[in-house]
Formats: sequence, structure tokens, C-alpha cells
Amino acid sequence: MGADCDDAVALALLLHKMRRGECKILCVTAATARRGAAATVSAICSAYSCPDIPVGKMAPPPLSCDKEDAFAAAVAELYRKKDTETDAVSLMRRTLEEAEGKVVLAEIGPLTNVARLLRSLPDGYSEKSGIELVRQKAEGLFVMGGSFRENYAVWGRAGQSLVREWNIAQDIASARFVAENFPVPLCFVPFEAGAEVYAEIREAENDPVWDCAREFARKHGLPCGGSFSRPSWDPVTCLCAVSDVREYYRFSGFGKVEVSKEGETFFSAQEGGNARIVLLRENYRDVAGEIVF
Ligand SMILES: [Ca+2]
Repeated sequence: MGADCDDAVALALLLHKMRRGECKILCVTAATARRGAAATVSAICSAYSCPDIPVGKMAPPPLSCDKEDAFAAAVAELYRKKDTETDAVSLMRRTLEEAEGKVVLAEIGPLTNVARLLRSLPDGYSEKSGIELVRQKAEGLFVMGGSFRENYAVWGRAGQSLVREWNIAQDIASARFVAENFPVPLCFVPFEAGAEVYAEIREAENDPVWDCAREFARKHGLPCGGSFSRPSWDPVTCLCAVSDVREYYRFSGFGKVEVSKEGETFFSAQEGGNARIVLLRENYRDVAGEIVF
């Protein structure tokens, strides 16, 4: 939260679905350590009528991208919200331990917190290691991350070089660790699944999602009068996690995703593999109609 405003749309979309009883958000954690990221999450949850959702903050060290911020500090200040002191990994451990059923995880930022969760040791919240906790309590993880050759023909980029996707690139070591070791099904929702799916964010009073979009547009010198359209990498990932999107996308069979040391991602079908990837159908851009918040 802070680098790109599609994160704000993704959170608002999940909150909209929660208010309609289509999902329940157990907690939200900031995936980067920039100032105001967790506070912006709190501002959006409050504005969208769910002020009691626990929020966690990423512990230091910060990622290199945390030097940049397009909107988080400004939105935090506008809504007079402070970053929580609750640690993201502790909050995820507590949430998983206390969950009655299986939990679906969605990651729309770098995979640092998820890798830390897997590596976490027994603590006051749970006697289980992180990997055991995830194995027992998580149904799966949807990752906005990577880019896969399998989609390039439908995307219109056949033969072009692979995109090194941003979330993976921010913390390649954590992405490699998660891809290799995640103990329940992973689903990679790649760059191309959202890059040409546009969500319109409309100007509204006291709407932190609009404020995120306006500040983002300002920072990048983009036109923004009355509304702002942005690609939907994160909203599409959250839709994959909570909705039936099979009209727009296919899911591969299981296999392994390999993350290269340079941050490229490769999928290979493999029996017993832990990962699937999302594949584009010809009409995938129409999923934009499902991004309601
Ligand atoms: Ca994001």
C-alpha cells in the first residue's frame, strides 16, 4: 500500500464483498514497511464500514521500494490514522491459530511477510511453527506475482521477453522461498492477468480509495479529473481468491513455479506440485465488470 493505488481498490473490493456476506476478512497486513501503509489500510477499512478488522504492520528492515511513496503518508495524514504497532507476522500467526475453519490468504505485495510467516517459530500465539500453522489452517495462497510465457499469445506479446514482475522483484529471495516451500496450494495471478483490466475510481467525498488514486495520479503526473482508471493486478488477484472467475480465466493444473535469481518466473506441470497459474481466456479483460466496490 503506497506504491500503486490498485491495492486500495483491491481492499475496497474485498470489503464490499464482506459487507454482502460473500467473504470474511480476518486481518489485513501491510506488505511493505513504508510509513502510512498500515494507516491507509485502517483508513479504508473504517471508511468502508469495517473499522474492526485487525491490521498489521511490516517489521523492518524496509524494502528498497519503501523509499518511494505515492500516497500512503498523505492519506494517513488526511484521515488522521497512525500505523498500528501490531506486527504483521504475529497477527497472521494469531489469526491462523484462532481460525475455526480454513483460511484463504491473498498476497498483493512483495512476499516478505509470507516468507517470514513460513519461517516463524512457536510463540505466545501458537505452539506450531509457521510452516505447520499454514499447513493446518490455510486452504491456499493467491499471489499477485510473476509473469508466464503460457499467456503471451493471448496477451498479444508472443515472442517478447518475459516481464520481471514488480512484487517478485522487490524481494526475490522471499519469492523463491515461498514458491519452493509453501505447504498448501499456491496460485500465481500474473502481471498479465490484470495489466489490461481497467478499474475506474470515481471522485467521492471522504473516500480514501479516491484519495489514494488522486495522490497517485498527482505523484506520477497523470490526468485525474473526476475519475482515474488504473490496471487491476491486485483486484483481479482478490477476485480469484473469493469469486468464481472461470468465465475470464483458466487455472492450470498443479506444478512448480520456479523463480530465477533475476526474478523471472517459470511454470512446469509436475505431479504433486504445490502451484497453479492463472491463464488468460480471450475475453479476460471483461473481468473489469466484476470489480465493484
Ligand atoms: Ca500491490
